[in-house]
Amino acid sequence: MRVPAFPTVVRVVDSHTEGEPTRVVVEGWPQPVGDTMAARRDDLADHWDHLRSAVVCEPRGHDAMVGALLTPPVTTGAAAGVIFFNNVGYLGMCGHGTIGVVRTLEHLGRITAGRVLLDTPVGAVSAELAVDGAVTIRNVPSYCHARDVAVEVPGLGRVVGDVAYGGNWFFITHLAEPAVRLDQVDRLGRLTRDIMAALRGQGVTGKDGAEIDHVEVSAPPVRPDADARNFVLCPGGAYDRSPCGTGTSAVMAALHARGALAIGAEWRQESITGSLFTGWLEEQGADLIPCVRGTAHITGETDLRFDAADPFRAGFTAAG
Ligand code: PYC
Repeated sequence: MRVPAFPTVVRVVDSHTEGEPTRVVVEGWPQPVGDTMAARRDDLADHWDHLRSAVVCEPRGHDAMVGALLTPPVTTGAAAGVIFFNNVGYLGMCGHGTIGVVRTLEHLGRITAGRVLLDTPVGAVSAELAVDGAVTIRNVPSYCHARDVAVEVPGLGRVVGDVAYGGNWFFITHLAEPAVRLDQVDRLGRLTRDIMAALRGQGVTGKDGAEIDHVEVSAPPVRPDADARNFVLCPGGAYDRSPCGTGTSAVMAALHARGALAIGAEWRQESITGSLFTGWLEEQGADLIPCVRGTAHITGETDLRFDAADPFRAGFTAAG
């Protein structure tokens, strides 16, 4: 059996964006090859997937951790390329992660306040870093793919929701109960996993058969300055502690498709932890571009070590 290659040390900068962690790999991880970010993501998955789990999974990370590998850019004028990953695989885009990456680049002295362009596997994303540290991302084009899609969920019955794209694929629904509160995360996790299984079992997909890998429960807000509160189930079974940048984008696209959110109108999305993203939609030709603003804070800088004798050096997760 081929023994996977490990660097001795991988240097990371940790942050959280409105409660959701991002671990940016800044040194030590061999660069994936490819002329596009999608090709680099595929090379990473084919040759370095053990580093993905080693960096974000236990015992060095945990299931809610989102990783971001910095690469050289592929677009003229971009500051960096970014490949996002989690405990089970790779994300096309990641809104909270992009905000974390921007604050990390600032922390490293690689950028200052102003506009920054980042390449991701689903396209270039621009962001604006304000002097107070807030970051506004201009996401990839987003849209509502299908409205009022019904799935039969064992134990729950008929669940209706919208299928929308915001850089990742979402099924957005409302549940009569439980309430979207932190003391209900276990139940919300079970129910949304059942909804995800029903979507897969009943062949409900995004455009061109794309897998829906996030389920978002939308509920009335708790904060007086918010429009709605959400619970977002991520692909690896963890829930998003932030309001989810791609989820906020998908919700805004779905609301717009219903005539419930005008271009330029603010949408304040609260998370289950009570944190907030402020978003709005812009038009670019025929495309709908979601903008999402939030704040990230640096929480640590670490040298992760991979001792050859460590039986858990490739990490582990119960998420499979
Ligand atoms: O902020 O887009 C996001 C996100 C996706 C998964 C976790 N966070």
